[in-house]
Amino acid sequence: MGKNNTIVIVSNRLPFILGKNKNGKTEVKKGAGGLVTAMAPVLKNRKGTWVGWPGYVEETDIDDNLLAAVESEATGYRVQPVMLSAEELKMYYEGFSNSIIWPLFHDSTDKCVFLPDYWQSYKKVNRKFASSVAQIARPSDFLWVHDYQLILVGEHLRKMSLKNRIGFFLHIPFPPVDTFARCPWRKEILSAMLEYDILGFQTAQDKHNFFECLKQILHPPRIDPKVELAKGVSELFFAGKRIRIGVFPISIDFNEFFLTARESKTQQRAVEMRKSRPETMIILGVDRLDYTKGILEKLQAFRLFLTLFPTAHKKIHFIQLVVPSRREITAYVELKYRIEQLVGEINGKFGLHDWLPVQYMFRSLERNELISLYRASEIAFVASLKDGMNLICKEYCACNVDEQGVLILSEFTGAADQFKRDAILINPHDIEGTARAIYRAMNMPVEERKRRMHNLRTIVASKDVFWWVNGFFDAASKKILSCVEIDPGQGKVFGTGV
Ligand code: ADQ
Repeated sequence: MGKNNTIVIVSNRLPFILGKNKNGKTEVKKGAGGLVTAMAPVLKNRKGTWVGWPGYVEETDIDDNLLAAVESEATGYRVQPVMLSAEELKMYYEGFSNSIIWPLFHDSTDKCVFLPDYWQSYKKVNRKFASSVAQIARPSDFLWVHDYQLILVGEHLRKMSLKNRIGFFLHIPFPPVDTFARCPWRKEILSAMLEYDILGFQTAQDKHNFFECLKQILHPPRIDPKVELAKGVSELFFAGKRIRIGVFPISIDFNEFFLTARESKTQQRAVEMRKSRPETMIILGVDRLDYTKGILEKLQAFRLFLTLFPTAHKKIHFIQLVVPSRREITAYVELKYRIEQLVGEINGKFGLHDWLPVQYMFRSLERNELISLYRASEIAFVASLKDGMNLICKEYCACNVDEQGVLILSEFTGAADQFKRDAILINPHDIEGTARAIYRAMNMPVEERKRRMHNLRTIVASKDVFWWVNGFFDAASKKILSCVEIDPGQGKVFGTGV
Protein backbone atom coordinates (compact mmCIF):
# COMPACT_ATOMS: atom_id res chain seq x y z
CA MET A 1 0.00 0.00 0.00
CA GLY A 2 1.55 3.26 -1.11
CA LYS A 3 1.50 6.55 0.75
CA ASN A 4 -1.14 7.94 -1.61
CA ASN A 5 -3.70 5.21 -1.29
CA THR A 6 -6.93 6.21 0.37
CA ILE A 7 -8.03 4.19 3.39
CA VAL A 8 -11.47 2.78 4.05
CA ILE A 9 -12.03 1.63 7.63
CA VAL A 10 -14.86 -0.82 8.24
CA SER A 11 -16.01 -1.47 11.80
CA ASN A 12 -19.24 -2.50 13.45
CA ARG A 13 -19.74 0.96 14.91
CA LEU A 14 -18.98 4.33 13.39
CA PRO A 15 -16.66 6.47 15.51
CA PHE A 16 -19.59 8.43 16.91
CA ILE A 17 -22.99 7.67 18.32
CA LEU A 18 -26.19 9.07 16.88
CA GLY A 19 -29.33 8.87 18.94
CA LYS A 20 -32.19 10.81 20.47
CA ASN A 21 -31.92 12.61 23.76
CA LYS A 22 -34.71 12.76 26.38
CA ASN A 23 -36.45 15.58 24.50
CA GLY A 24 -36.56 13.61 21.29
CA LYS A 25 -33.82 15.70 19.68
CA THR A 26 -31.14 13.94 17.67
CA GLU A 27 -27.72 14.06 19.28
CA VAL A 28 -24.25 13.21 18.04
CA LYS A 29 -21.55 12.07 20.43
CA LYS A 30 -18.01 11.51 19.26
CA GLY A 31 -16.43 8.17 20.03
CA ALA A 32 -13.30 8.33 22.12
CA GLY A 33 -11.67 4.90 21.80
CA GLY A 34 -8.11 4.19 20.74
CA LEU A 35 -9.15 3.11 17.27
CA VAL A 36 -10.83 6.45 16.61
CA THR A 37 -7.86 8.37 17.95
CA ALA A 38 -5.43 6.40 15.84
CA MET A 39 -7.42 6.32 12.63
CA ALA A 40 -8.82 9.85 12.61
CA PRO A 41 -5.57 11.58 11.50
CA VAL A 42 -4.80 8.84 8.97
CA LEU A 43 -8.26 9.08 7.45
CA LYS A 44 -8.15 12.84 7.43
CA ASN A 45 -4.73 13.01 5.74
CA ARG A 46 -5.66 10.50 3.11
CA LYS A 47 -9.27 11.69 2.75
CA GLY A 48 -10.52 8.28 3.76
CA THR A 49 -13.93 6.90 4.65
CA TRP A 50 -15.25 5.13 7.75
CA VAL A 51 -17.98 2.55 7.12
CA GLY A 52 -20.06 1.35 10.07
CA TRP A 53 -23.32 1.23 11.94
CA PRO A 54 -24.33 4.63 13.34
CA GLY A 55 -25.75 3.30 16.62
CA TYR A 56 -29.48 3.43 16.00
CA VAL A 57 -31.83 1.05 14.24
CA GLU A 58 -33.51 1.65 10.90
CA GLU A 59 -36.87 1.92 12.61
CA THR A 60 -35.72 5.04 14.52
CA ASP A 61 -36.79 8.24 12.92
CA ILE A 62 -33.57 10.29 12.56
CA ASP A 63 -33.08 13.46 10.59
CA ASP A 64 -31.52 12.55 7.23
CA ASN A 65 -29.38 15.66 7.13
CA LEU A 66 -27.63 14.70 10.27
CA LEU A 67 -24.98 12.45 8.79
CA ALA A 68 -23.85 15.21 6.47
CA ALA A 69 -23.52 17.45 9.51
CA VAL A 70 -21.52 14.78 11.30
CA GLU A 71 -19.13 14.46 8.37
CA SER A 72 -18.33 18.12 8.26
CA GLU A 73 -18.19 18.47 12.04
CA ALA A 74 -16.13 15.45 12.55
CA THR A 75 -13.43 15.17 10.99
CA GLY A 76 -12.31 15.77 7.51
CA TYR A 77 -13.07 12.22 6.49
CA ARG A 78 -16.26 10.74 5.07
CA VAL A 79 -18.62 8.39 6.83
CA GLN A 80 -20.73 5.73 5.18
CA PRO A 81 -23.50 4.49 7.49
CA VAL A 82 -24.72 0.90 7.32
CA MET A 83 -28.28 0.78 8.60
CA LEU A 84 -29.39 -2.25 10.58
CA SER A 85 -32.87 -3.30 11.64
CA ALA A 86 -33.70 -4.25 15.22
CA GLU A 87 -34.01 -7.87 14.09
CA GLU A 88 -30.57 -7.82 12.42
CA LEU A 89 -29.00 -6.39 15.55
CA LYS A 90 -30.58 -9.09 17.63
CA MET A 91 -29.48 -11.95 15.39
CA TYR A 92 -26.14 -10.76 14.01
CA TYR A 93 -24.84 -8.66 16.92
CA GLU A 94 -26.34 -10.06 20.10
CA GLY A 95 -26.65 -13.49 18.48
CA PHE A 96 -23.75 -14.62 16.29
CA SER A 97 -21.21 -12.00 17.38
CA ASN A 98 -21.83 -11.95 21.11
CA SER A 99 -23.43 -15.31 21.85
CA ILE A 100 -21.14 -17.38 19.61
CA ILE A 101 -17.87 -15.76 18.55
CA TRP A 102 -17.23 -13.68 21.68
CA PRO A 103 -17.59 -16.60 24.14
CA LEU A 104 -15.93 -19.11 21.78
CA PHE A 105 -12.89 -16.91 21.25
CA HIS A 106 -12.67 -16.14 24.99
CA ASP A 107 -12.61 -19.72 26.24
CA SER A 108 -16.23 -19.60 27.47
CA THR A 109 -17.76 -22.29 25.28
CA ASP A 110 -20.43 -22.99 27.91
CA LYS A 111 -21.97 -19.64 26.94
CA CYS A 112 -22.11 -20.36 23.19
CA VAL A 113 -25.55 -20.70 21.61
CA PHE A 114 -24.86 -22.24 18.19
CA LEU A 115 -28.13 -21.24 16.50
CA PRO A 116 -28.09 -21.67 12.69
CA ASP A 117 -30.34 -18.60 12.35
CA TYR A 118 -27.62 -16.50 13.97
CA TRP A 119 -25.17 -17.71 11.32
CA GLN A 120 -27.60 -16.84 8.50
CA SER A 121 -28.02 -13.34 9.87
CA TYR A 122 -24.26 -12.90 10.37
CA LYS A 123 -23.65 -13.78 6.71
CA LYS A 124 -26.41 -11.46 5.57
CA VAL A 125 -25.27 -8.49 7.64
CA ASN A 126 -21.61 -9.00 6.67
CA ARG A 127 -22.77 -8.94 3.04
CA LYS A 128 -24.63 -5.72 3.75
CA PHE A 129 -21.45 -4.11 5.13
CA ALA A 130 -19.54 -5.35 2.07
CA SER A 131 -22.13 -3.85 -0.31
CA SER A 132 -21.80 -0.56 1.47
CA VAL A 133 -18.01 -0.67 1.08
CA ALA A 134 -18.32 -1.68 -2.59
CA GLN A 135 -20.48 1.39 -3.25
CA ILE A 136 -17.73 3.79 -2.24
CA ALA A 137 -14.42 1.95 -2.68
CA ARG A 138 -12.14 3.00 -5.51
CA PRO A 139 -9.69 0.48 -7.01
CA SER A 140 -6.62 1.94 -5.31
CA ASP A 141 -8.19 2.15 -1.84
CA PHE A 142 -6.81 0.04 0.99
CA LEU A 143 -9.73 -1.50 2.87
CA TRP A 144 -9.21 -2.25 6.57
CA VAL A 145 -11.89 -4.36 8.25
CA HIS A 146 -12.01 -4.56 12.05
CA ASP A 147 -12.94 -7.25 14.48
CA TYR A 148 -15.04 -10.29 15.10
CA GLN A 149 -18.39 -8.89 14.03
CA LEU A 150 -17.19 -8.54 10.43
CA ILE A 151 -14.96 -11.52 9.63
CA LEU A 152 -16.80 -12.36 6.40
CA VAL A 153 -16.72 -8.88 4.86
CA GLY A 154 -13.50 -9.55 2.89
CA GLU A 155 -14.90 -12.71 1.36
CA HIS A 156 -18.10 -10.93 0.30
CA LEU A 157 -16.03 -8.15 -1.24
CA ARG A 158 -14.10 -10.73 -3.28
CA LYS A 159 -17.40 -12.25 -4.42
CA MET A 160 -18.38 -8.76 -5.54
CA SER A 161 -15.17 -8.82 -7.63
CA LEU A 162 -13.27 -6.16 -5.69
CA LYS A 163 -9.56 -6.51 -6.31
CA ASN A 164 -8.43 -4.02 -3.66
CA ARG A 165 -5.90 -4.90 -1.00
CA ILE A 166 -7.92 -5.77 2.08
CA GLY A 167 -6.70 -6.13 5.65
CA PHE A 168 -8.36 -7.47 8.79
CA PHE A 169 -7.47 -6.93 12.45
CA LEU A 170 -8.87 -9.14 15.19
CA HIS A 171 -9.14 -7.21 18.46
CA ILE A 172 -10.03 -10.28 20.53
CA PRO A 173 -7.98 -13.47 21.05
CA PHE A 174 -7.94 -16.27 18.49
CA PRO A 175 -8.74 -19.54 20.30
CA PRO A 176 -6.78 -22.81 20.33
CA VAL A 177 -7.84 -25.38 17.76
CA ASP A 178 -9.65 -27.67 20.26
CA THR A 179 -11.91 -24.76 21.16
CA PHE A 180 -12.35 -23.27 17.71
CA ALA A 181 -13.18 -26.67 16.25
CA ARG A 182 -16.47 -26.71 18.18
CA CYS A 183 -17.87 -24.04 15.91
CA PRO A 184 -20.23 -25.58 13.35
CA TRP A 185 -19.08 -22.97 10.82
CA ARG A 186 -15.34 -23.35 11.50
CA LYS A 187 -14.38 -24.04 7.89
CA GLU A 188 -16.39 -21.17 6.50
CA ILE A 189 -14.86 -18.74 9.01
CA LEU A 190 -11.28 -19.84 8.34
CA SER A 191 -11.74 -19.82 4.57
CA ALA A 192 -13.21 -16.33 4.76
CA MET A 193 -10.19 -15.12 6.76
CA LEU A 194 -7.90 -16.34 3.99
CA GLU A 195 -9.58 -13.95 1.55
CA TYR A 196 -7.75 -11.03 3.18
CA ASP A 197 -4.32 -9.90 2.00
CA ILE A 198 -3.18 -9.24 5.53
CA LEU A 199 -4.45 -10.53 8.87
CA GLY A 200 -3.46 -8.90 12.16
CA PHE A 201 -3.56 -10.50 15.60
CA GLN A 202 -2.80 -9.07 19.04
CA THR A 203 -0.28 -11.70 20.18
CA ALA A 204 2.05 -14.40 18.88
CA GLN A 205 -0.15 -17.00 20.62
CA ASP A 206 -3.22 -15.85 18.65
CA LYS A 207 -1.27 -16.11 15.42
CA HIS A 208 0.00 -19.56 16.38
CA ASN A 209 -3.55 -20.72 17.22
CA PHE A 210 -4.73 -19.50 13.84
CA PHE A 211 -2.02 -21.48 12.03
CA GLU A 212 -2.91 -24.60 14.01
CA CYS A 213 -6.57 -24.18 13.02
CA LEU A 214 -5.61 -23.81 9.37
CA LYS A 215 -3.54 -26.97 9.46
CA GLN A 216 -6.01 -29.11 11.35
CA ILE A 217 -9.35 -27.86 10.12
CA LEU A 218 -8.80 -26.76 6.54
CA HIS A 219 -6.00 -29.33 6.08
CA PRO A 220 -4.73 -27.63 2.99
CA PRO A 221 -2.52 -29.69 0.72
CA ARG A 222 0.31 -27.28 1.44
CA ILE A 223 0.75 -24.27 3.65
CA ASP A 224 3.99 -22.44 3.20
CA PRO A 225 4.61 -20.09 6.01
CA LYS A 226 7.04 -18.02 6.20
CA VAL A 227 10.16 -16.28 6.58
CA GLU A 228 9.35 -13.33 8.76
CA LEU A 229 9.11 -10.20 6.63
CA ALA A 230 9.37 -8.03 9.68
CA LYS A 231 9.24 -8.91 13.35
CA GLY A 232 6.11 -10.97 13.90
CA VAL A 233 4.93 -10.78 10.27
CA SER A 234 4.89 -13.93 8.17
CA GLU A 235 3.59 -14.83 4.79
CA LEU A 236 1.78 -17.93 3.68
CA PHE A 237 0.92 -19.20 0.29
CA PHE A 238 -2.52 -20.72 0.14
CA ALA A 239 -4.70 -21.70 -2.80
CA GLY A 240 -2.63 -19.60 -5.16
CA LYS A 241 -2.69 -16.57 -2.93
CA ARG A 242 -0.15 -14.92 -0.64
CA ILE A 243 -1.46 -13.84 2.74
CA ARG A 244 0.47 -11.89 5.34
CA ILE A 245 -0.15 -12.69 8.95
CA GLY A 246 1.23 -10.50 11.66
CA VAL A 247 1.27 -9.68 15.35
CA PHE A 248 0.36 -6.07 16.12
CA PRO A 249 -0.30 -5.39 19.82
CA ILE A 250 -2.77 -2.51 19.91
CA SER A 251 -2.14 0.44 22.19
CA ILE A 252 -3.34 3.88 23.22
CA ASP A 253 -2.48 7.48 22.40
CA PHE A 254 0.11 7.70 25.20
CA ASN A 255 0.60 11.45 24.88
CA GLU A 256 -3.07 12.26 25.10
CA PHE A 257 -3.40 10.38 28.41
CA PHE A 258 -0.05 11.57 29.75
CA LEU A 259 -0.63 15.24 28.95
CA THR A 260 -4.15 15.24 30.41
CA ALA A 261 -2.93 13.41 33.53
CA ARG A 262 -0.19 16.03 33.99
CA GLU A 263 -2.59 19.00 33.85
CA SER A 264 -2.99 20.77 37.17
CA LYS A 265 -6.78 20.42 37.11
CA THR A 266 -6.40 16.65 36.79
CA GLN A 267 -4.01 16.61 39.70
CA GLN A 268 -6.39 18.76 41.76
CA ARG A 269 -9.26 16.42 41.00
CA ALA A 270 -7.09 13.44 41.98
CA VAL A 271 -6.27 15.13 45.29
CA GLU A 272 -9.99 15.78 45.88
CA MET A 273 -10.74 12.11 45.24
CA ARG A 274 -8.25 11.19 47.94
CA LYS A 275 -9.31 13.85 50.43
CA SER A 276 -11.67 11.71 52.45
CA ARG A 277 -9.06 8.96 52.73
CA PRO A 278 -5.55 10.47 52.74
CA GLU A 279 -3.95 7.47 54.46
CA THR A 280 -5.73 4.80 52.47
CA MET A 281 -4.32 3.27 49.28
CA ILE A 282 -6.62 2.99 46.30
CA ILE A 283 -6.61 -0.21 44.28
CA LEU A 284 -8.54 0.42 41.06
CA GLY A 285 -10.41 -1.88 38.69
CA VAL A 286 -11.98 -0.54 35.47
CA ASP A 287 -13.81 -2.97 33.22
CA ARG A 288 -16.68 -3.24 30.79
CA LEU A 289 -19.40 -5.44 32.24
CA ASP A 290 -18.22 -8.76 30.85
CA TYR A 291 -17.68 -12.27 32.19
CA THR A 292 -14.25 -12.34 30.50
CA LYS A 293 -12.93 -9.50 32.64
CA GLY A 294 -12.66 -11.52 35.88
CA ILE A 295 -14.58 -9.00 38.00
CA LEU A 296 -16.02 -11.69 40.30
CA GLU A 297 -12.58 -13.28 40.67
CA LYS A 298 -11.16 -9.88 41.69
CA LEU A 299 -13.80 -9.47 44.36
CA GLN A 300 -13.23 -13.00 45.66
CA ALA A 301 -9.48 -12.36 45.84
CA PHE A 302 -10.04 -9.06 47.64
CA ARG A 303 -12.35 -10.78 50.13
CA LEU A 304 -9.68 -13.41 50.82
CA PHE A 305 -7.01 -10.70 51.07
CA LEU A 306 -9.05 -9.00 53.82
CA THR A 307 -9.39 -12.33 55.63
CA LEU A 308 -5.68 -13.20 55.35
CA PHE A 309 -4.33 -9.75 56.18
CA PRO A 310 -6.41 -8.04 58.88
CA THR A 311 -3.61 -5.49 59.38
CA ALA A 312 -4.46 -4.11 55.94
CA HIS A 313 -8.00 -3.16 56.99
CA LYS A 314 -8.66 0.56 56.69
CA LYS A 315 -5.39 0.94 54.79
CA ILE A 316 -6.75 0.01 51.38
CA HIS A 317 -9.85 0.82 49.41
CA PHE A 318 -10.92 -1.11 46.29
CA ILE A 319 -12.71 1.03 43.69
CA GLN A 320 -14.31 -1.09 40.97
CA LEU A 321 -15.79 0.77 38.02
CA VAL A 322 -17.97 -1.28 35.72
CA VAL A 323 -19.06 0.16 32.38
CA PRO A 324 -22.54 -0.98 31.24
CA SER A 325 -22.37 -3.28 28.23
CA ARG A 326 -24.54 -5.77 26.28
CA ARG A 327 -27.35 -5.63 28.77
CA GLU A 328 -29.72 -7.40 26.38
CA ILE A 329 -27.82 -10.67 26.91
CA THR A 330 -28.83 -12.84 29.88
CA ALA A 331 -25.26 -13.77 30.91
CA TYR A 332 -24.49 -10.08 31.41
CA VAL A 333 -27.61 -9.40 33.49
CA GLU A 334 -26.73 -12.34 35.75
CA LEU A 335 -23.14 -11.20 36.07
CA LYS A 336 -24.21 -7.73 37.22
CA TYR A 337 -26.43 -9.26 39.86
CA ARG A 338 -23.62 -11.50 41.17
CA ILE A 339 -21.13 -8.62 41.29
CA GLU A 340 -23.54 -6.48 43.29
CA GLN A 341 -24.26 -9.34 45.66
CA LEU A 342 -20.56 -9.96 46.32
CA VAL A 343 -19.78 -6.26 46.83
CA GLY A 344 -22.62 -6.10 49.38
CA GLU A 345 -21.34 -9.21 51.13
CA ILE A 346 -17.75 -7.91 51.42
CA ASN A 347 -18.82 -4.49 52.66
CA GLY A 348 -21.30 -6.07 55.07
CA LYS A 349 -18.66 -8.40 56.50
CA PHE A 350 -15.62 -6.10 56.71
CA GLY A 351 -16.96 -2.52 56.51
CA LEU A 352 -16.68 -0.12 59.45
CA HIS A 353 -18.42 3.18 60.15
CA ASP A 354 -15.37 4.99 58.77
CA TRP A 355 -14.19 2.49 56.12
CA LEU A 356 -15.93 1.02 53.08
CA PRO A 357 -13.70 -1.74 51.67
CA VAL A 358 -15.23 -1.80 48.16
CA GLN A 359 -16.70 1.12 46.27
CA TYR A 360 -18.56 -0.09 43.21
CA MET A 361 -19.75 2.17 40.38
CA PHE A 362 -21.83 0.95 37.44
CA ARG A 363 -21.60 3.66 34.83
CA SER A 364 -19.39 5.20 32.21
CA LEU A 365 -17.13 8.02 33.42
CA GLU A 366 -16.12 11.11 31.50
CA ARG A 367 -12.60 10.65 30.17
CA ASN A 368 -11.08 13.40 32.37
CA GLU A 369 -12.71 11.92 35.45
CA LEU A 370 -11.32 8.49 34.55
CA ILE A 371 -7.84 9.94 34.08
CA SER A 372 -8.05 11.66 37.48
CA LEU A 373 -9.02 8.37 39.03
CA TYR A 374 -6.06 6.63 37.39
CA ARG A 375 -3.83 9.35 38.87
CA ALA A 376 -5.34 8.99 42.30
CA SER A 377 -4.80 5.21 42.47
CA GLU A 378 -1.72 3.48 43.86
CA ILE A 379 -2.52 0.11 42.31
CA ALA A 380 -4.31 -0.94 39.10
CA PHE A 381 -5.97 -4.35 39.21
CA VAL A 382 -6.62 -6.19 35.91
CA ALA A 383 -7.76 -9.81 36.27
CA SER A 384 -9.23 -10.73 32.88
CA LEU A 385 -9.82 -14.45 32.36
CA LYS A 386 -9.10 -13.79 28.69
CA ASP A 387 -8.51 -10.44 26.96
CA GLY A 388 -7.26 -9.66 23.47
CA MET A 389 -5.02 -6.88 24.78
CA ASN A 390 -6.58 -4.77 27.61
CA LEU A 391 -6.16 -1.06 27.19
CA ILE A 392 -6.98 -0.15 30.80
CA CYS A 393 -3.53 -1.20 32.04
CA LYS A 394 -1.88 0.89 29.32
CA GLU A 395 -4.03 3.91 30.18
CA TYR A 396 -3.16 3.51 33.87
CA CYS A 397 0.57 3.46 33.12
CA ALA A 398 0.35 6.49 30.81
CA CYS A 399 -1.43 8.45 33.56
CA ASN A 400 0.97 7.43 36.32
CA VAL A 401 3.06 10.56 35.98
CA ASP A 402 4.86 10.18 39.34
CA GLU A 403 5.82 6.60 38.38
CA GLN A 404 4.99 5.12 41.76
CA GLY A 405 1.98 3.00 40.87
CA VAL A 406 1.88 -0.80 40.74
CA LEU A 407 0.16 -2.86 38.06
CA ILE A 408 -1.38 -6.22 38.95
CA LEU A 409 -2.05 -7.90 35.62
CA SER A 410 -3.63 -11.16 34.54
CA GLU A 411 -1.42 -13.57 32.61
CA PHE A 412 -4.34 -14.05 30.24
CA THR A 413 -4.31 -10.57 28.74
CA GLY A 414 -2.49 -9.77 25.51
CA ALA A 415 -0.77 -6.97 27.44
CA ALA A 416 0.96 -9.52 29.69
CA ASP A 417 3.25 -10.39 26.75
CA GLN A 418 4.62 -6.85 26.78
CA PHE A 419 4.45 -6.23 30.54
CA LYS A 420 5.51 -9.56 32.01
CA ARG A 421 8.76 -8.25 33.48
CA ASP A 422 7.42 -5.27 35.34
CA ALA A 423 3.80 -5.94 36.27
CA ILE A 424 2.87 -8.34 39.07
CA LEU A 425 1.43 -11.15 36.98
CA ILE A 426 -1.46 -13.16 38.39
CA ASN A 427 -3.50 -16.17 37.44
CA PRO A 428 -6.99 -14.81 38.22
CA HIS A 429 -8.30 -18.35 38.81
CA ASP A 430 -5.81 -18.63 41.69
CA ILE A 431 -7.74 -16.64 44.27
CA GLU A 432 -5.16 -17.05 47.03
CA GLY A 433 -2.25 -16.17 44.73
CA THR A 434 -4.12 -13.04 43.66
CA ALA A 435 -4.89 -12.10 47.28
CA ARG A 436 -1.17 -12.38 48.06
CA ALA A 437 -0.34 -10.30 44.96
CA ILE A 438 -2.49 -7.48 46.37
CA TYR A 439 -0.50 -7.65 49.61
CA ARG A 440 2.77 -7.60 47.67
CA ALA A 441 1.67 -4.61 45.59
CA MET A 442 0.60 -2.76 48.70
CA ASN A 443 3.95 -3.31 50.38
CA MET A 444 6.29 -2.93 47.43
CA PRO A 445 9.24 -0.63 48.25
CA VAL A 446 9.14 2.75 46.52
CA GLU A 447 12.37 2.16 44.59
CA GLU A 448 11.03 -1.07 43.10
CA ARG A 449 7.70 0.54 42.21
CA LYS A 450 9.49 3.38 40.45
CA ARG A 451 11.75 1.09 38.48
CA ARG A 452 8.92 -1.15 37.35
CA MET A 453 6.51 1.68 36.47
CA HIS A 454 9.22 3.54 34.59
CA ASN A 455 9.85 0.45 32.45
CA LEU A 456 6.13 -0.05 31.83
CA ARG A 457 5.66 3.55 30.79
CA THR A 458 8.63 3.36 28.44
CA ILE A 459 6.96 0.48 26.63
CA VAL A 460 3.59 2.23 26.35
CA ALA A 461 5.19 5.50 25.22
CA SER A 462 7.31 3.89 22.50
CA LYS A 463 4.72 1.39 21.29
CA ASP A 464 1.66 3.62 21.16
CA VAL A 465 -1.38 3.44 18.90
CA PHE A 466 0.39 5.29 16.08
CA TRP A 467 3.19 2.71 16.19
CA TRP A 468 0.43 0.07 15.93
CA VAL A 469 -1.21 1.66 12.85
CA ASN A 470 2.14 2.20 11.14
CA GLY A 471 3.19 -1.38 11.84
CA PHE A 472 0.04 -2.70 10.21
CA PHE A 473 0.36 -0.43 7.17
CA ASP A 474 4.06 -1.27 6.76
CA ALA A 475 3.33 -4.97 6.85
CA ALA A 476 0.55 -4.47 4.33
CA SER A 477 2.90 -2.79 1.92
CA LYS A 478 6.37 -4.39 2.33
CA LYS A 479 7.81 -6.25 -0.62
CA ILE A 480 7.59 -10.01 -0.53
CA LEU A 481 10.88 -11.60 0.46
CA SER A 482 10.45 -15.32 0.13
CA CYS A 483 8.33 -18.26 1.11
CA VAL A 484 9.57 -21.38 2.85
CA GLU A 485 7.74 -24.65 3.17
CA ILE A 486 7.27 -25.98 6.68
CA ASP A 487 6.22 -29.32 8.02
CA PRO A 488 2.51 -29.03 8.85
CA GLY A 489 3.11 -31.16 11.96
CA GLN A 490 1.44 -34.25 13.30
CA GLY A 491 -1.43 -32.59 15.22
CA LYS A 492 -4.92 -34.00 15.39
CA VAL A 493 -6.93 -33.40 12.22
CA PHE A 494 -10.58 -32.49 12.55
CA GLY A 495 -13.10 -33.93 10.09
CA THR A 496 -14.14 -32.11 6.99
CA GLY A 497 -17.87 -32.43 7.66
CA VAL A 498 -20.26 -32.78 4.79
P1 ADQ B 1 -12.73 -4.03 25.34
O1 ADQ B 1 -13.10 -5.41 25.73
O2 ADQ B 1 -13.81 -3.03 25.33
O3 ADQ B 1 -11.99 -4.01 23.90
P2 ADQ B 1 -10.41 -2.70 26.79
O4 ADQ B 1 -9.17 -2.95 26.04
O5 ADQ B 1 -10.27 -2.89 28.27
O6 ADQ B 1 -11.60 -3.63 26.42
O7 ADQ B 1 -10.85 -1.20 26.49
C1 ADQ B 1 -11.88 -0.56 27.19
C2 ADQ B 1 -11.97 0.92 26.81
O8 ADQ B 1 -13.15 1.44 27.44
C3 ADQ B 1 -10.80 1.72 27.34
O9 ADQ B 1 -10.32 2.57 26.33
C4 ADQ B 1 -11.36 2.54 28.51
O10 ADQ B 1 -10.87 3.83 28.65
C5 ADQ B 1 -12.84 2.59 28.23
N1 ADQ B 1 -13.53 2.50 29.55
C6 ADQ B 1 -13.52 1.44 30.34
N2 ADQ B 1 -14.17 1.71 31.49
C7 ADQ B 1 -14.61 2.98 31.42
C8 ADQ B 1 -15.37 3.82 32.30
N3 ADQ B 1 -15.85 3.43 33.47
N4 ADQ B 1 -15.64 5.04 31.87
C9 ADQ B 1 -15.19 5.44 30.68
N5 ADQ B 1 -14.48 4.70 29.83
C10 ADQ B 1 -14.19 3.48 30.18
C11 ADQ B 1 -11.60 -4.96 22.90
C12 ADQ B 1 -10.83 -6.19 23.41
C13 ADQ B 1 -9.60 -5.78 24.19
C14 ADQ B 1 -8.72 -4.87 23.32
C15 ADQ B 1 -9.54 -3.74 22.72
C16 ADQ B 1 -8.73 -2.96 21.69
O11 ADQ B 1 -11.68 -7.00 24.21
O12 ADQ B 1 -8.87 -6.91 24.61
O13 ADQ B 1 -7.69 -4.33 24.13
O14 ADQ B 1 -10.69 -4.23 22.05
O15 ADQ B 1 -8.26 -3.81 20.69
